Amino acid sequence: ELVYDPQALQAKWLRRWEELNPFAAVEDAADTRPRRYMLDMFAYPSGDLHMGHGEVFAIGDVIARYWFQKDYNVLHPVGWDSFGLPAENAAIKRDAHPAEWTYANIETQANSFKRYAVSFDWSRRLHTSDEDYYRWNQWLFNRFFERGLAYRRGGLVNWCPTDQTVLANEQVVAGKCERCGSDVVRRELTQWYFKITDYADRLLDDMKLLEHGWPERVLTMQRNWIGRSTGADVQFEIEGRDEPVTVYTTRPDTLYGATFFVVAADAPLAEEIVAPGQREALAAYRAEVAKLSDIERLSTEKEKTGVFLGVHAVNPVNGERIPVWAADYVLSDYGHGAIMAVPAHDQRDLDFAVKFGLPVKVVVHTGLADPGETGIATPGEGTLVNSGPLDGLSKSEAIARITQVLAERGTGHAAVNFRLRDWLLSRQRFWGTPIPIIHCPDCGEVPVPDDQLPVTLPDLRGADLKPKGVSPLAAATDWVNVECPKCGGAARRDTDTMDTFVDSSWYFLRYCSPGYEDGPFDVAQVRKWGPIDQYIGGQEHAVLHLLYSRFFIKVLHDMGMVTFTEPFMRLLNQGQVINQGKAMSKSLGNGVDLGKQIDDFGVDAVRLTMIFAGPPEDDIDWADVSPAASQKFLARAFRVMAEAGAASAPGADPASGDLELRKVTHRTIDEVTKLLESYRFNVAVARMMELTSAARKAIDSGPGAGDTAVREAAETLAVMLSLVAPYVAEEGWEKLGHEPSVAKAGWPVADPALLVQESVTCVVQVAGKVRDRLEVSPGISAAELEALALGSEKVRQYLDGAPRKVIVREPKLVNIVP
Ligand code: ANZ
Ligand code: ZN
Repeated sequence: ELVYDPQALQAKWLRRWEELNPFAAVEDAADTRPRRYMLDMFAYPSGDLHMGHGEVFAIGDVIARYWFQKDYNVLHPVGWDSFGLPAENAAIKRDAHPAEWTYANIETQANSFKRYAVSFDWSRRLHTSDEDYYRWNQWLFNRFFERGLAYRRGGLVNWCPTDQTVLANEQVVAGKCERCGSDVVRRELTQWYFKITDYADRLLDDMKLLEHGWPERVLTMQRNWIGRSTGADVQFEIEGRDEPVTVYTTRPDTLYGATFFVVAADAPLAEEIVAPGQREALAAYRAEVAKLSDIERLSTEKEKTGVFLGVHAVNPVNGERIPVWAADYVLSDYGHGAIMAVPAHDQRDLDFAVKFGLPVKVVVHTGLADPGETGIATPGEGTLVNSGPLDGLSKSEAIARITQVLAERGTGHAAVNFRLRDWLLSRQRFWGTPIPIIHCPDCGEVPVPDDQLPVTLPDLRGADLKPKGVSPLAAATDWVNVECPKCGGAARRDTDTMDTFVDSSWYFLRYCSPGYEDGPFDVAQVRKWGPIDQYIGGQEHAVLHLLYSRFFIKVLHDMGMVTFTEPFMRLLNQGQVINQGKAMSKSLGNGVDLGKQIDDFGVDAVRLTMIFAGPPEDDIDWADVSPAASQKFLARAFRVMAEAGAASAPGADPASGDLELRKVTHRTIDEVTKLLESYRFNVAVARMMELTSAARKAIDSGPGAGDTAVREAAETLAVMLSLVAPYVAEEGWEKLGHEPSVAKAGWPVADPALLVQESVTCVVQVAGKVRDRLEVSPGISAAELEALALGSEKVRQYLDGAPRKVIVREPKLVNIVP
């Protein structure tokens, strides 16, 4: 009967928990318990759960279950991020509809989540590909559109030639498609954008609210991604052009050192000002540049290229004529798409000057060797030279002075720029939310009225979904051709779908009122539950999902729909599960299957292994851990609970029990509580193991299984173990004579009287005579003990000023020589 059989426990309790439904959040307004909102980044339904899910949900569940034990009203919902390219690509491969593949995988994952015993409130389950979810994407799109925050424009966009769709800047990683790894190219297309740049300042400034709750690394990545840069706009006359051209510079102090001028090769300005003789050269050059990604263009490694445009610009401070070039290292969509080049103090300008034999003029004396000779630019601090009225000033003084001078003359002013670009949201793919816009030849872009939402996806079963560069929706002519909602004339639906990051930017709000039909969410419910107390997920979302969600919340805040300005107060990035020191991959053949691990060792042992492996932020190398050892420990813990349960009945007063064991139990409660609060879950598990050993010893060679302190230890163990090993904890709890569920048994409270440490007596001598005795902890340090001894009144009577010498033999002796 005392054999620990994980699979039998899983079969038994899975069914019972379905009936008990212990983890439903309580909506009752009369429930005044403190609320906590715990959220794990929702799963993408590609196949069954993998080891990474096993880790993140095990960690998230420790936190959620701890909160349940603390009797908070906990919201811990589950859902699926079920729109997106992988479903569509899988469907094309299998000749199936994306919905079939998606919903079949969701079912598989749902069953796996249940078996994995994650403490979800299943009644709030959502799938972003459901009509009653994505209709609210459309509703929100309409609100953004009304506010000018959703707009359509032409421009060069990132294009994945394999997936045949555009990508947001955030989805291009080192020049490659984030999904498939193909080299991304640039294409001229008219697309929908969200105006996230309007929120750049707030996205940056509000980060101070996250400084204590978010990993510094994520904050830094967001800061760099938003990339606020301060400097000045400066106007240069271009000979032969009426209007001056503005450049953005972070170094207006170097204005006297500008020796040439560069326009982005792909900017319209280059074509406009190019001299007739250089037109052909420019056209050829532009064709080359179109093939490059921004990353390649900005790389300092890349050999500089460019074309002289045959015209000159005039430096506004000294009237000097400088040649105008077109080059790829200047981007058309940053600043003003044109720069003043200062080769002495900017490395890319210097590389360009060296390549094309342009002059180098030092204007800041930095004490370093002449860049014109070394080929190394000197961007650092120094004193201004060769700069007329700026000579002798420091860099920052010169920046302030010249900015003021430019402003007075009306040829420039202080300026701020952001690296952040607007969020390109249209996708030329099928499996996503249709953009609710109708294009009318007379009325232009007309949003589908709210009461006609959702615009549902046409079925397209059996249609060719292969990416062709135009959305497959365009082929559904019955669906595409509609009447204009404004004038009733013939019009066409927009055939693009939304980036799936739209879906994930607000799903956590929908969980607060999942069936709500009057809006994306019930404002009152979100006020109650939001913002999220703890979010947990992978660090790959540092700038995508986490930035977009922050943007959405700010817009919703401005619309008066949410009261907070940040969605996630605390963020935990779990490490990765790797194997043999490397990320798991098919090609390496080092993949570990979560389902197989569970079959072999049981859910409890797998979860415990994930938690015990190390701090939650660290990677877990599966080759270094032992689910078999976890299973052995759980068997030991199970026997302690079962033996205690068989030998005594619940409700006995533990005060009569073995004092030594009671002290261990209460010290464990005290420490584990602190460890959980500080997210040191692995150490908390180590403490549970120690408690198990102490209880075992008390049973075998102490007062025996029937002692009330053994029961107290076993009950404590069951409650604590419920956070990491829910099945064995539940079974142990039942064996101890309690009703399920142990998950809500209540967190134990340490009795302070039992926390008092052992003490030893320390003798304090003055001039060889015993003058005091102190009760101190055995682990006291020499410094602490010395301070204690010198502070004793009894000792001080025999001292006249500072002693000559103090000899400390901690913890038992202090000898003072007066
Ligand atoms: C002159 C200069 C002198 C500059 C110097 C730097 C050092 P961040 O910090 O990223 O904002 N720049 C401006 N617009 C650009 C564009 N569209 N594409 C590529 N480069 C551009 O960098 C701003 C600096 O990058 C600007 O300051 C400009 O070069 C360049 F000693 O102007 B600087
Ligand atoms: Zn119309």
